[in-house]
Amino acid sequence: MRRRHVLTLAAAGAVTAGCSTRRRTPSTDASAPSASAAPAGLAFPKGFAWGASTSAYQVEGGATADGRGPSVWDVFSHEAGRTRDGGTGDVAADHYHRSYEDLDLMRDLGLKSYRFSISWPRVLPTGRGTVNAKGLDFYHRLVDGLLARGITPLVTLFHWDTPQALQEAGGWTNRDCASWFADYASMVCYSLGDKVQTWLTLNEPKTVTEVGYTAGVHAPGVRDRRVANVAAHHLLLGHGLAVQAFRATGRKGRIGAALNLSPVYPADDSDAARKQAVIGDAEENRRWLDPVLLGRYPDDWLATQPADAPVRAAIHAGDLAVIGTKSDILGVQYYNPAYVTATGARVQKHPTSQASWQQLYPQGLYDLLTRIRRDYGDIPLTITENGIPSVHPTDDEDRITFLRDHLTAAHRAIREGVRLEGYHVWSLLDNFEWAEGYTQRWGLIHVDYSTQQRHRKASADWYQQVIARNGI
Ligand code: IFM
Repeated sequence: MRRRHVLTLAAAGAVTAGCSTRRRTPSTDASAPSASAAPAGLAFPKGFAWGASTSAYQVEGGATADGRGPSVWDVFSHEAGRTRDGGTGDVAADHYHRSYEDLDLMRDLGLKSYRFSISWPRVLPTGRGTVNAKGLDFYHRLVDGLLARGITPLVTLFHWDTPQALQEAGGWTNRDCASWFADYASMVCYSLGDKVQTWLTLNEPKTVTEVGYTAGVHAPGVRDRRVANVAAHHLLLGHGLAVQAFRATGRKGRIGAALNLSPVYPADDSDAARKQAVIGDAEENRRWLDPVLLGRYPDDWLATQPADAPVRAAIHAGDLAVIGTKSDILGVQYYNPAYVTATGARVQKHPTSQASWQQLYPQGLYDLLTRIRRDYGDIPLTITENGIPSVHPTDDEDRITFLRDHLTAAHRAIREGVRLEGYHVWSLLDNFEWAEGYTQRWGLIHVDYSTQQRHRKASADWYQQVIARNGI
């Protein structure tokens, strides 16, 4: 299987050599520049899922439309001082009312895959109980619209918008939240399951844990590392229960988690820095990958939890078997590496994007993908997020450079046998960037928030050509 993958790549590579970013159609005629006159192109495997991502709260708006209930983000973003510009997701990119326009934009880009999330409180306004049929219909129409345009839906079940009613019952610190999530997953997967082939359970549980429950900078604004680790365990338990609930629906398809992962490097050559990098790796990567893919927490991560840490009591017998229920796919989100000093401090080694946390290091994507295969086996992977914010409204050459460099790294990993089946740019549209409000623009498509007009950026034109050529 892997061999065939590599052979396809080699064959495809021969016909796309010599493409440049500004040409509109692949050059296959005899007068096309030869490989010696232009850098060789990199062709991706046949059927590669070129995509783009969004999430419900960041683009939909329609916060109270058609019976949607509030989420933790509705409450949090309305509190003074929580977002940089006072922004909320009330309107965002108004995708709830403009999905047909956005579907046409996706079709024009040539997208093969669209990764979006379901708003839990739109379909279950209080998180459980009665289904809001109008909310669920929106996703049926969206999926139908995608399929009609030849775009495959890739659906995330949880992208941070916990229903506020469940937060009032403890949210993810309440073990029951894992079961509420599985019930919701079961309902959605059954309802849309004749049209959707691939599901993602949780988006970035690490960010929820670290930014939502430890730093308190995201909803629900909790600042307690011990509580955060309990919430993290319940999120993972929710993932495992949702995988089981999906299988119990009898619907065909695949399911897995979408994890943000960062290769962790020692900041210098000292043994102490190397040791600290291993500890950092446990926190950044293995405490998420090991439970989901191996059904256990890493010993060295568990050893960092004191005997009286609440997470120890939160882990019940049998939980890890549930969490480790076989996944069919892993969503990989890569934005940045981490560098750790001999004292365990994090340092910056590369320039950042406008997002100060995002060191730019494309090689990290190659390191990450090949490491997952080496340590966790041959599970199919899809990149569910990768991108940068750009300060240039539409002439975003910096984004083109970023995408090209990361795709080159991904291609190298594929050549070496990694089963990478897709790539989703974060993001399709400019959108609500959580605590940063509307101060960062991550989209391929510019959104004028005063008129809701959409304009393609240079990166969208470039990506369209990449998709058309199936390569860079
Ligand atoms: O906008 C976020 C997204 O919701 C989750 N991953 C990172 C993106 C950029 O910060």
